[in-house]
Amino acid sequence: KKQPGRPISIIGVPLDLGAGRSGAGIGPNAIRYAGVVERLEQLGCFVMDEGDLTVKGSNVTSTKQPNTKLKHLDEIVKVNEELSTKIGEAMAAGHFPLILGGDHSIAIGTLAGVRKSGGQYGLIWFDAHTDVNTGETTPTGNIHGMSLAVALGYGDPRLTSIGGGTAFIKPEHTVIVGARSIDPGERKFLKKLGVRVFTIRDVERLGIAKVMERALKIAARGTDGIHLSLDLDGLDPHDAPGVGTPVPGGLSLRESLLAMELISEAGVAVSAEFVEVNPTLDLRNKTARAAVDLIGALFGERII
Ligand code: Z70
Ligand code: MN
Ligand code: MN
Ligand code: MN
Repeated sequence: KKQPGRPISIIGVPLDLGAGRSGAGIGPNAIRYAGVVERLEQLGCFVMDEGDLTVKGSNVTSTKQPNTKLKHLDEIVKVNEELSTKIGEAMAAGHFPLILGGDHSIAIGTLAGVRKSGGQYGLIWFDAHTDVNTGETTPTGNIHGMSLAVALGYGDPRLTSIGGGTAFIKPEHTVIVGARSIDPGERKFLKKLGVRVFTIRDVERLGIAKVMERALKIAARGTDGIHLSLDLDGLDPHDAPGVGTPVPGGLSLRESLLAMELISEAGVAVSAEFVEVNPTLDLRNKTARAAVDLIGALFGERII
């Protein structure tokens, strides 16, 4: 099936410093090995693989930072600043940025870049976690647990100022899908800002089709389009075992594929990222292959 649409710019971000363990840094290549470019080309998409950003250091090689509230802040700021520039350029050229992670702290740079295009965008955050900690509430110091807060304008000024620091994503156009592990400080934050969270319980009660219908209304109504930030740990560890923080009781690959098809059919996505693939914890690249299946569905692949 042909999906004309914009040219797709693939940008890999081999970063794991925002996570609590090493391995997510080789996620981008694992997704390439699983055939992402070929898959998109089969769908008739024009794909430009722009390669990986340069990341200095990783959780393997860097000394541990046990007592800092924001671990590896300097390098994470640098990578995300560069990423925001890349995304801004891709969108200005009329491309669809497809970002391959990398830990979820890269959403800071992605969304800063998306905002540079000047529009007001909605956000679908697909995740077992809600990633709205700040330096004050974080139980771990891991910046991948703070990226959604930063995208909404909250957190360390060195993070919120990335990409110019203007026109943050609005809470009323933000929706989280698949959550099942939320810290006490995050719960308060979400309530205060009024961010809509469809937990795994909502998925169980309403079904993923209804959840996505509502999610799309929140993110797409009155906006210039939506960004999809998909953390593979939103899926159940059975279908996506290669993630740093697996949480049981997640979305099946089946449900997640339908979610991608519904976003695809709505025709509202302007950018997307697939993060937290950790090949060192995976089984025969299963999680990267799931990511490629989801990317295929997002760009128009259908069973029949
Ligand atoms: C926890 C924290 C997190 C991803 C783990 C976990 C956050 N709330 N995010 N894995 N992708 O450390 O803030
Ligand atoms: Mn996440
Ligand atoms: Mn997560
Ligand atoms: Mn609005």
